[in-house]
Amino acid sequence: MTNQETGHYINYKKMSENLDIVRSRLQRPLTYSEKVLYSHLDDPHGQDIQRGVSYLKLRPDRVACQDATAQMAILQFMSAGMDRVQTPTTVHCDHLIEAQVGGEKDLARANDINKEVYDFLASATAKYNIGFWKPGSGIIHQIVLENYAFPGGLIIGTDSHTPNAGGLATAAIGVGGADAVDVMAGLPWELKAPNVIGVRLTGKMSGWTTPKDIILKVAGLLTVKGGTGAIIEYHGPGVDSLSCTGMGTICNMGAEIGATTSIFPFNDRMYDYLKATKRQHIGDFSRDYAAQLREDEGAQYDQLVEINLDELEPHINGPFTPDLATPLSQFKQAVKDNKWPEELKVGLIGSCTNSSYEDMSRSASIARDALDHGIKSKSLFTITPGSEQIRATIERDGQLQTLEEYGGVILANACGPCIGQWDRKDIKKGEANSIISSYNRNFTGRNDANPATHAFVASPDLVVAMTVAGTLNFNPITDTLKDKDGKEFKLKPPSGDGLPTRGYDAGRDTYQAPPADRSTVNVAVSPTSDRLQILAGFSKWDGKDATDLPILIKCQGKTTTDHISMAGPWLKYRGHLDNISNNMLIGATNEENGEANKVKNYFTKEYDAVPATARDYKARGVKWVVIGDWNYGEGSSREHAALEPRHLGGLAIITRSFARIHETNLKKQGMLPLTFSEPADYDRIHPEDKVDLLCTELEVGKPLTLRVHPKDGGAAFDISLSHTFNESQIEWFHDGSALNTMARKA
Ligand code: MIC
Ligand code: SF4
Repeated sequence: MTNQETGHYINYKKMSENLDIVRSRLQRPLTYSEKVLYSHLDDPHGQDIQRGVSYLKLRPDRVACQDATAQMAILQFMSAGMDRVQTPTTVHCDHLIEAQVGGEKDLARANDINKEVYDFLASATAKYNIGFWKPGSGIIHQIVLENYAFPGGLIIGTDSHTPNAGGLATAAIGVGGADAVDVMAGLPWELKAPNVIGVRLTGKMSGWTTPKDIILKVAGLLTVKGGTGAIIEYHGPGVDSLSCTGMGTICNMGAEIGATTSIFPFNDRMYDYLKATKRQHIGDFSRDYAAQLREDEGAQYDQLVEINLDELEPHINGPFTPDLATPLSQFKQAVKDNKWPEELKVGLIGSCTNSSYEDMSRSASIARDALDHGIKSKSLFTITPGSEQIRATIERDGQLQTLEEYGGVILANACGPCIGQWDRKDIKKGEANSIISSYNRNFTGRNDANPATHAFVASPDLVVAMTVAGTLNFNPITDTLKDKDGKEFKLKPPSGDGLPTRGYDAGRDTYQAPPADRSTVNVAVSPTSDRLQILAGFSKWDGKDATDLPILIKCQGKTTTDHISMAGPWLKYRGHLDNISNNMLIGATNEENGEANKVKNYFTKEYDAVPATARDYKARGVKWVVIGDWNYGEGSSREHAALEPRHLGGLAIITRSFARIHETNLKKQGMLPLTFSEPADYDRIHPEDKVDLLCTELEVGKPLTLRVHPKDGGAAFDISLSHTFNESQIEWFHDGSALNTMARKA
C-alpha cells in the first residue's frame, strides 16, 4: 500500500468481489465513487444501499490525522484501552508552525514552543503503532498524496481537506477525531450514502487557466452548501489534460462547497505521478484493475454540471467566502463596485491546495519573466512548500531561488498563514487591506485575525502575477506592466513541468516509523500541563425532557467552525479541552446586538463573553442551547467545535441546517444537532426566550418538539425540530457520547 510500511496490501481482488455482490443486488451502472465506497462495505450482502438515505458501514484502508486534531483523537483512542491501532494510521505535524521570519527559524521556534505536544504525539504514535511525520515534513494532504493515496482506496482523515487525495482516484473523506477513533479501534465507520454530483469536463485548458479555476468556478456555481451530502465526481474527456496534482487541487477545495469528497477516475496522469513518487508497482496493479477504477457506462448522477475548459476563464474568489467567484475579466470592475482595497499588500502561494511541483514551476516562470524585465514583487510575497520533498526538489531545480530572488520569503513546509499561524507585521489590526492567496478558504480573519483583511483565493499563477503589479486592478491577459526602464511589456503565460524530469528529491528524512518493540514506550501527560489534558468522559443523559433552558446565543448568518472554535493562537490548546473552551463561539455574531462575543446572561441580565456565560450556566447546573442559521459549522473538521459546547454544559444546537462533519461531530459527543423542520421558525425565536426540549421524543425519523416560552411572558408555542439520528447514534446520546457507547459495549 505504501513504501513507508510493510505488511499492508492493496486488495483489489477483495474489492472486486465486494463490488460483484453489490452489482448483482443493485442491477444498475455505478458511478466511480459508488464503486469505491461499495467495495469497502463491511457487509456487501446485507447493507441497505440507497443514495442519500442509508447509512453505509465502511472499512477504510487508512486513517490520517494532523497535529491540531490528532491530539484529541489520540486522547480519545487512549481511553478505549487498546494497545495498537487496527487500521494503518499516520500523524502529521503541520498546523502548529507559525510563520514569522522564514522556514528554518520558524521551524526551530515551533519545535521549541510545541515541544510538549510534539513529544506527546511522537511517543503516542510509537506506542500505538502509528506512523509519525515530524514537524517540517510537510502538510498532511500533500504527504498523503505522495505516499499513501492509491486508486480505489478509501481513506479518512481528521481534516476537511482530506479529499485532496481524490486527485489520485482515492475516496478520501474528512471526519472528526471521534470517527477516526472508531476506525483506529477496528470498528466500521458510518457514512450516510452520498448523492453523486457529476462534473463533466470537456475541452482543454491553456494559457492562464489552471485546475484551480475549475473548482473556483464550481464553488461559484454550487455555493458553500451546494455539495452537502454529495460526492463530486469529475469525468469526461477534459480530465486527461489535468495533472494528477492539479486534480488534487480540485478535490481539495471541494471541501469549500461542503462536499463529502471529490474524486477523479484513474488515468495515465495518475500513473505518471505514481511512477514519479516511486510507486510504479501500484500504477501497474491499478492498470490491471482499470475497469473498476472509473464510472460504468451509463452511470447516473443526481446532478450534472458541465464545464468546457476551452472557454474557462481564470477566477478570483472572495473576499470573506470561497464561493463568491468572479471571472478575471470582470474582477477590476468588481473591485471598483464593491470598494475592495485596490492595493495588494501580500500574495501567498503554496498550502495543501496548491503547492505541487507544477504549481511552483509555473509560479517561478512568471517570477523569472518579471526578473528578466528587471522588476520584482511589489507586494510582500510568501511561499509555503507542501512537503519537504517539494521543497528539496524545487531547491535542486532552481525554482526556489527564482522565487526568492523575486522577493519571496520561503516559509516552513506547513500550514502557516493559511490557518492564522502568521505573525503579520505590515498592517495594524482593523486596517482594511487586500491579500490574495492560492489557499482554499478565506473566512473573515482566518489568515491574520484582522476582520478588515479582504482575502481572495486564486491560482498560484494569478497570485504571482498580481504581486508583480502590486494591485488587484491587474489582468495579466490584457494589461501591460512597465519594466525597469519604463518600457511596457506583457507577462508571458506561465509554463512549467507537471513532474520533475529528474525525479523527486526526498530531502531530509522526516518520518518516524513505529518501533518494533513498543512495550517500553511511555506516553506522558502532565496533570499540570496547560496544553494537554486527559479526557474525563461525559455523563449519561438523565432520561428526562429538558425544561427551562436559556439560549446561550442566537447566531446570525455565517457560523463556521472558525467562529465556533477559532484557530490561529488557539491551536495551542487543541489538546486541552478546558482551556480551548475559552474560545467557544467567540467569533459568532449575536443576533440580538450584531456583536461577537457579547451575550446577555439570562440570570444576571449582564452582558458577558460567550464562554464565560456558558460557564456561569454550567456552575448553576443549567443546560443551554444554541440557535444557528444556515450551514452551521461549515469549514473544518475540528471536533473541538462540538466538544466545547458539550464540555460547557450545552444540550442542543438548533439550526436551519448543518455542515456534514460538524453535525456528526456533535452527535459523537452526545450533543443534539437539530434543525427547524420549517426553516422560517428560526425567526420566531428571540434570544431571551426560554425553551423546553422534549428529548424523550427522540426516535429515528420522527421530529422532536421545542416548546418556546417567549421572553415577554406571552403564550408558549411549539416548534417542530428535525434530526438525522439513526438507531445507533441515538445510543450515543443516551450514553453521553459515542466513546461511552464503545466502552459500554467493549
Ligand atoms: C482548516 O483548514 O481549517 C484546518 C485547520 O485544516 C481544519 C482542521 C483543524 O481545525 O484542525 C480543517 O480543515 O479541517
Ligand atoms: Fe493546512 Fe490550510 Fe490545508 Fe487546512 S487548508 S490543511 S490549514 S494548509
